[in-house]
Amino acid sequence: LQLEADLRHALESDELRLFYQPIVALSDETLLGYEALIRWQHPSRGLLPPGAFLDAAENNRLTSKLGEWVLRQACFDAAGWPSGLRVHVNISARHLAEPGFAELVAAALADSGLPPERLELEITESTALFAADATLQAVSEVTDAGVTLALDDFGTGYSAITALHRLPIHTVKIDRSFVADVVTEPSTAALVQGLVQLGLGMGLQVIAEGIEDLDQAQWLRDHGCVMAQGYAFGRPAPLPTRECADEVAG
Ligand code: G
Ligand code: G
Ligand code: MN
Ligand code: NA
Repeated sequence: LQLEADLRHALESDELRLFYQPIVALSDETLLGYEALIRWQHPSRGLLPPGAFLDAAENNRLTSKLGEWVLRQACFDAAGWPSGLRVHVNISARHLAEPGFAELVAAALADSGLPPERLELEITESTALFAADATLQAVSEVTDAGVTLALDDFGTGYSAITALHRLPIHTVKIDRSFVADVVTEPSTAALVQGLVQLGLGMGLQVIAEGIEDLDQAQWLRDHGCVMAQGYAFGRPAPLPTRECADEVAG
């Protein structure tokens, strides 16, 4: 596949970038951290979003190499931020299930000097749905080390409740498709209120995603949500990066 070969080349020739989107406290918009979002600075096609290339990596060893690059780069970048700020990294189901995933996380932390408590891994419900023993093992190894886990796109999958029950989840991220209608649709409002209460009741952090205007922010604040992310607070954008000392091997 051409895209696959190009992506392999992109990894080696430094064409991948991490953009960072702020995560803030809804009370006063204090910056709490950033979510890392991958982009490909393609030499002829320009800046490509993950949807344009991540699937091409889903079926082979490229997934792990890409995932390793993201994790290492994000940890190196975050180690240079003020010490209160955390970094969120999206982890694909396939990568999480790879042998050696927990060791990779430990190495990325050790090599960058980022304390484990400042790293949050974002997984989706589908990851959890197909959670194999190897996945559960890797998850408990990284969380035992102090890294936390966020359940991304919360509410959109079929297995959200199972995931909350089976995995040591620290944060739920309420999907932006719900947030979009929260002010205008009473049924969506009731749904989001339920998701927030479920998260809070379980003692979890709750982040509302995709907040685009201040009415949405106000609604979520009024309904107990503490943290948020969305264009209203900042778009994904490049931050100053640090040289990542370790090349991704072979
Ligand atoms: O940044 P954008 O909104 O275009 O992201 C689209 C999707 O790609 C989101 O679901 C996001 O979780 C996913 N994504 C972005 N960066 C990464 C990454 O580094 N690794 C993985 N596995 N997914 C990512
Ligand atoms: O699935 P995940 O939550 O990782 O997806 C993050 C994606 O959501 C990124 O591609 C990011 O660009 C996008 N995003 C972030 N904030 C907003 C927002 O306020 N509105 C919209 N429409 N998309 C957003
Ligand atoms: Mn995410
Ligand atoms: Na999401």
